[in-house]
Order: sequence, then structure tokens, then C-alpha cells
Amino acid sequence: MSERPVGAKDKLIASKEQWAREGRLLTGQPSADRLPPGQRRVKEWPVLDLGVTPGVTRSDWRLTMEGSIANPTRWDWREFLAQPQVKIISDIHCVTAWSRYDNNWEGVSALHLLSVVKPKPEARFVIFHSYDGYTTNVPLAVFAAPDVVIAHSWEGEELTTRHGGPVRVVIPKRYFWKSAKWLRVIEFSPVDKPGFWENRGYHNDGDPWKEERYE
Ligand SMILES: Nc1nc2c(c(=O)[nH]1)N[C@H]1C(S)=C(S)[C@@H](COP(=O)(O)O)O[C@H]1N2
Ligand SMILES: [Mo]
Repeated sequence: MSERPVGAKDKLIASKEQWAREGRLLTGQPSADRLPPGQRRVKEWPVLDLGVTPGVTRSDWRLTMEGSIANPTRWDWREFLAQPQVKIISDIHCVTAWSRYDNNWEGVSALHLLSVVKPKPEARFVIFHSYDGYTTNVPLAVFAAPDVVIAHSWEGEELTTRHGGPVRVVIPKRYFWKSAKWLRVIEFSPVDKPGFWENRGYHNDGDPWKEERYE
């Protein structure tokens, strides 16, 4: 009987599942004004993903918006850049306890995107699907915040591939696992669909201020 060797990706997933079981990093500390409970500030920007970096180029990239919306829409790179652009500065809070302040993002605001696709009344959840097979979910009300951006640039430079370029989601008010890299599809749904980490012990809402790390 032979077992499949455990790859780096499986190890990473297994160790993060273990963290969820053990309730690692749950401190219950009171929060400082800007730093959510249990977080520490970093200056660099760590890379965290499943170790599968999809090589989607800007010319191959498409963003499909589908589901419970009046205007199903697909943008290629040029159409995406032709939308009104916003610059938003926000803090990153990763569930592995690092926070990075004052990230300059540029891209299309969620509010503009919503004005284009026009969610139907039954749409209550937003599911992001990425080119690496990753998925993650938020309530429509969380997506529809003025600081949520579908970003193509960081600090005035095109988003690098390892940080999710061509295009990633940025949802400052949730742990960073909700900010899908290599965004491919935005699905609007009447029912919630927990994603990759939400199905592996991580909290469905993931609000850093409530320290919603694990379910
Ligand atoms: N497509 C995709 N998006 C993803 C992930 C991933 O594995 N695939 N990892 C998430 C996690 S757990 C974190 S902490 C952040 C990390 O983003 P960064 O590598 O740019 O810091 O991306 C999130 N978005
Ligand atoms: Mo993460």
C-alpha cells in the first residue's frame, strides 16, 4: 500500500485547518484604535495563496459577472479599464495575524460595478471565483461598501502576479482571505456558498474587529 506524498500545498492547507481546530491566535485582547484584536503590524507585504499561481495575462483575462443580476456582463482588460477608476487607501488584516496599513489601491469600485450589473432583489450573496480555482463569499451588503475595490494596481504599480494580478478583490473590512486574487467571476446568488477557507474551518463572515477567525 502506498500513500501519495504530501505536497507543499496540502501541508499548508492541513496546517491552516489545524489552526482553525486549535483556535490559534484567538487572544480576546482589546483592540487598539486601528489594529484589530490579535493582529500585529508589518511593513512588508507577505504572499499567501495555495501555491498555484495562474498565468493569466491581461489580454487573456476576462471578468464575468453572472447570477441574480439584471445585466450579466463580461469585461475584457480594455473594457475594465474604461470603467470609472477610483483610488482607495486601506489597511490589510490577514487571519494569520499580520496587518499592513495604508495600501494604495486603484481599480473599479464595487459600487460602480453594482450600478452596471444591477443585482435583482433576490441577490443576497456575492461569490468570487478565481483563476486558481479559489472561491470565497461575502454578503452583498459587505460587497456594496464604498471602500471595496476590484483592483489592478497597488502603490501606483500594476498588481504583480503573486499578489493577484491582473485583478484582485480588496475588501478592507474583512480578513484578507475574502479578497480573492486572480479574479475571474463575480457571482450574485440568493443563497450563500461558503468558499475554500470557509469550508475548512474559517469563519463565514471573517470580520477582524469581531475576531471572527474560525467557525
Ligand atoms: N485566488 C486566490 N485568492 C486568494 C488566496 C488564494 O489562495 N487564491 N488566498 C487568500 C488569502 S488566505 C490571503 S491572506 C490573501 C493573500 O494575499 P497576498 O498574497 O496578496 O498577501 O489572498 C487571499 N486570496
Ligand atoms: Mo490568509
